[in-house]
Amino acid sequence: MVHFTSEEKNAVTSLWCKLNLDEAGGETLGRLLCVYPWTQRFFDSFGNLSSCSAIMGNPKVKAHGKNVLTSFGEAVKDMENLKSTFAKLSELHCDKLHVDPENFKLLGNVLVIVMATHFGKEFTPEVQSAWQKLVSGVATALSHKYH
Ligand code: HNI
Repeated sequence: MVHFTSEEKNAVTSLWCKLNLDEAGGETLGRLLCVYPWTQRFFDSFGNLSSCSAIMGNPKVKAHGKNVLTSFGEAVKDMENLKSTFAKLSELHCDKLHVDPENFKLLGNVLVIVMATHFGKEFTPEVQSAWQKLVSGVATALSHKYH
């Protein structure tokens, strides 16, 4: 179980509420697919993923990225209960989607990079460390039901 101080919670929520999920979602999933191309194998129904620019412009990547970040928002709302929040999604990613849980860590780190590019100097080392804690907590929670 991950615990967050009130400073850490503030660091996370203050930036989250300024994030445009539409934009940041597509950017996060798009960068994942571009930087770690083997993650594309889960998205073969998404159409053209033949280059980074094709990926970044792909409307299905944008739409699904928004979905993923919207779901990530549940973590931001209730940071102390990540396991129960993501129990169902963990089952889905394991049993139905067969997503290797290593990919949750990659996505979390890509999200941190997207935050850094969006917020620049505002993304201080303290803010980053609160975010790293949250993304690794989410990755652990999503891996929890794997067997
Ligand atoms: Ni993920 C579907 C949330 C990481 C591959 N994923 C979903 C859905 C949500 C979701 C919500 C829609 C569920 C439904 O239809 O009921 N995914 C999340 C979250 C994270 C995450 C919160 C991490 C923070 N998913 C990943 C990663 C991969 C991934 C890292 C693969 C690299 N997810 C999928 C695939 C689907 C999916 C594949 C089904 C997509 C589709 O529409 O076919």
